[in-house]
Amino acid sequence: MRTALAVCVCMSALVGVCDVFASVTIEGAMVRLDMTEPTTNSDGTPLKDLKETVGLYVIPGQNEAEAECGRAPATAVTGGGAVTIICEVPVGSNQEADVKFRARAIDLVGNESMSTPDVILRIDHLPPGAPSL
Ligand SMILES: [Ca+2]
Repeated sequence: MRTALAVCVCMSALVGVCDVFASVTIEGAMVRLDMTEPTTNSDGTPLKDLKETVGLYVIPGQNEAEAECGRAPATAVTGGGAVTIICEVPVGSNQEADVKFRARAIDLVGNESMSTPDVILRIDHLPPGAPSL
C-alpha cells in the first residue's frame, strides 16, 4: 500500500512566506519525509549557517513524547535544498495509531527552528475482528 500526503508546511515565522514544503509517504511502517530546507532565519534575514534538518514523530498515547527518526545534513549553509529522512515508526502488528510527523532546521551552533506544523498519518496494522457465523 502506498499513500502519499503532500502538504505545504512553513518553518518561517513570517506570515505569508512558506519556504519549507514537506510531504509524507507511507510504506508499511517506513515513512518518508520529504522537505525543502528554509532559506531564511526566523527574522527573515538570509540563512547562512544551516547545519541540518531533523525529522521527528509522536505516537499518541505514549506521553506525547517526541522521538527523533533521523537527520539530513544541509545541502548548503544557505539552505533551499530538498532533503529526505526515512522514519522507521515502531507501530507493530495488531496496532494502529495516528502518528504525528514534524521537522525542524538546526544551525551550526545548535539553534533550532520552530517545528513545522504536524502532518498526521494513520499507520494501521490492526485488522478487524472476525465476523460472526
Ligand atoms: Ca544562526
